[in-house]
Amino acid sequence: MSTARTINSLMLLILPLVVAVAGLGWLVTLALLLLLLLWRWLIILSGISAPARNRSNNPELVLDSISASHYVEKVRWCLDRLGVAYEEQPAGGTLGAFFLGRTVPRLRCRTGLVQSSIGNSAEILRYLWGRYHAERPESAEFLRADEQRLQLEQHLDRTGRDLQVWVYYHLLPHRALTLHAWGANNPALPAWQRLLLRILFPVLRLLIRRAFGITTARYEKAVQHVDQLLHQSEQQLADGRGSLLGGDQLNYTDFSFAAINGLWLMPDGYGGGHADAVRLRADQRPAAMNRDIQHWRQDYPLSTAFIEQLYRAERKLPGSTVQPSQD
Ligand SMILES: N[C@@H](CCC(=O)N[C@@H](CS)C(=O)NCC(=O)O)C(=O)O
Repeated sequence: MSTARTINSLMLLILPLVVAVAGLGWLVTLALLLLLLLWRWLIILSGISAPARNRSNNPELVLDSISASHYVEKVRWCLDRLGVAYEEQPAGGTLGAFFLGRTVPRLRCRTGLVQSSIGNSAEILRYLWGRYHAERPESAEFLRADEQRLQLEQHLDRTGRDLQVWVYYHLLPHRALTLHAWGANNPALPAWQRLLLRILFPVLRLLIRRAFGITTARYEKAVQHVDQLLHQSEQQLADGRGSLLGGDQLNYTDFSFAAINGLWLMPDGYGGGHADAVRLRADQRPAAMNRDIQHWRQDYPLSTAFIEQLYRAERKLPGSTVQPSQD
C-alpha cells in the first residue's frame, strides 16, 4: 500500500509538469486532479476495508535502517534476541535524514488497522519491552529498564554521537570510503539510491559536516568522550563481572555498549549479517583511524574482550557472511 501511495504522490507532483507540457485546459486538469485524489482515497479505504489482505504482504514489524549504524545495531540485536520476526529495510546513509526528515533506527509496527512508527533507539526498546514482556516474559526480561540502566543508556547514546563525529572526521575526506560506508556498494540497497549517493555526495558531505560540526576540536572532544566511557567500563569489568552494571545476567545495556562501540571495533558478527557489505577492512581505513582503534584496543583490553565475547556468543547468526577480522 505504501508503494501505491508513493506512486500517487509522485503523480500529483508531476501533474503540473504534464499540464504545462501538454498545454491542457483547466477542465481536463481538474478532472485529472480529481482522479488522482479519488485514487488516493481508494488506497486509504483499501487499507481499512481489507486489512487481512494487507496483512499478508505487510510484516508486523519493519526496521528501517542504514546498514552500518550502531544505533540500528543496538535495536537489531535486541529484536534478534527477543526472537520476534521482523523485516529490515536498509536505505542509503543520510538519505532518510536529509530527504525524509527521519533518523534510523525507525521501527514500524502494525497497531490495529494502521501502522505506527517509532524513532530513536531508546524509545524503540521501551516499546519492545511494553509490547512483549507480558507475552514472552522470559525472553523479554533483558529489556527491563531501571534508573541505573537508563543512565548508562543515556551515556552510551551520547557516546554514540561522539562516534559518529569520529567516523565522519576520518572518512569524509575520502569519497570512496564514505560512499562505501553509506551503502553505495551494498547490493541490498535499491540501485537508484546507490546512484543518488554518488551523484549527491558533495552536498551530502557538506550537510553532514554542518550537522555534526566536524572540526578537529570536535573530533578531539569525541575521542576524549569515548575514552571516558571505556575507562569507566574498564573499571566496572575489572572484578570479572559478566554484565557491565554488575552480576552475570546480561541486559540491554550490555548489548547497547557492544553495539555502540562496535562502530570502531567492528567485531566479527557486527550487523548480524546486515552490515557485511559496508564494512571497511583495516587495510582500507585511513591510518589515523586505525591508530585510534589500536589505542582503544590496547588501553581498554577488558572492554574490548567483553564486546568481542558478546559478539561471539550472540551475533554469529546462521547465514551470516561475516569475514574474519583483519585487525
Ligand atoms: N538518538 C538516535 C540517533 C539516531 C541516528 O543518529 N541515526 C543516524 C544513523 S547512526 C541517522 O539516522 N542518520 C541519518 C541517515 O543516515 O539517514 C537514536 O538513538 O536512534
